[in-house]
Amino acid sequence: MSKTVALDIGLVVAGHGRHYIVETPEGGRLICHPRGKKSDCVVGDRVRWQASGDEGVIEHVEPRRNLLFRQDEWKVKSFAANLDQLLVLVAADPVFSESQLARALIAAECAGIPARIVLNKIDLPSSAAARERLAPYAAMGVEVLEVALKMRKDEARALLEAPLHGRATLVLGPSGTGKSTLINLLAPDAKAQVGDVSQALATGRHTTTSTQWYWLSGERSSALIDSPGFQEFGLRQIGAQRLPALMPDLRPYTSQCRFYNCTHLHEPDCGVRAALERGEISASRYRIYGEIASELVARQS
Ligand SMILES: Nc1nc2c(ncn2[C@@H]2O[C@H](COP(=O)(O)OP(=O)(O)O)[C@@H](O)[C@H]2O)c(=O)[nH]1
Ligand SMILES: [Mg+2]
Ligand SMILES: [Zn+2]
Repeated sequence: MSKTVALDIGLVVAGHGRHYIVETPEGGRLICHPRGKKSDCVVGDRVRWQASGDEGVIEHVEPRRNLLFRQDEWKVKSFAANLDQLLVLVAADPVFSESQLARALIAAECAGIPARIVLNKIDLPSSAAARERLAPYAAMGVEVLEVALKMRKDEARALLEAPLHGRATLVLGPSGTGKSTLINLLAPDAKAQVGDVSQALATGRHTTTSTQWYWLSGERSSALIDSPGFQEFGLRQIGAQRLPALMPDLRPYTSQCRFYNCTHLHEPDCGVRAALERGEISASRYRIYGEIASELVARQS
């Protein structure tokens, strides 16, 4: 880092490969490049930068409050940093993967980020089945907000206003669930916010969709962060032993196991499996626990 130059602060609002869009405190946006080979900033980062012609050079990334990421077998993929909450968006149709939902919530719990679920398209008859699949999540204390983002706009806006107010909220969900509909409903100038700079980067040099930060009002205090969909959601950052502590419905029963290092998969006198048999833990949640635990154990051996 250069000697005594006073560096400007900025917020990373989009990233395309090694090109970032940084927003200044005044609200201007410019293209920035990290100094050197490493490109380790993500959307939501506060950075120190200095001008270099029309563009900027990122000299320093401020310490993060949190970072939501997934860790697949071969790569670590960051979603965003400095989040106030995660909103997992699912829909009555297409049918959502409960495993992906559970994984997103576990990653958030691990990163210390509060999470909510939004069920969209409740105008469709299939919403009854979706609601039923979400029952274990509501029972374990995750708030489930039900909306029809496109069919009942005013109702959706009213319901989401308070939970989103004053927060930076990352939206995750499979494609087709209504992420774009949500952004357009709550940030009507979304297109303008992406802006010429970001669009040029996105369509010019890099074709992949990228993470994008949207302010919900001119005051720039509430934001939605739209993230591209994903196929895999690895949780290899988590030790197998720690997994039950990150699942609020399993957690209370682990103290009832006979063995202190019980895996809750096959041991006798297991508190978790006893709770499963009594119906206090849902079969689907226990199945997902087993699925993730076996991935983590495979990693450790
Ligand atoms: N029936 C119904 N369809 C909706 C609703 N909200 C969004 N959709 C539709 O779902 C599809 C996917 O929405 P989109 O916002 O593009 O999803 P994304 O892929 O997550 O960005 C579009 O055809 C929307 O019109 C809703 O409340 N009810
Ligand atoms: Mg979309
Ligand atoms: Zn056990």
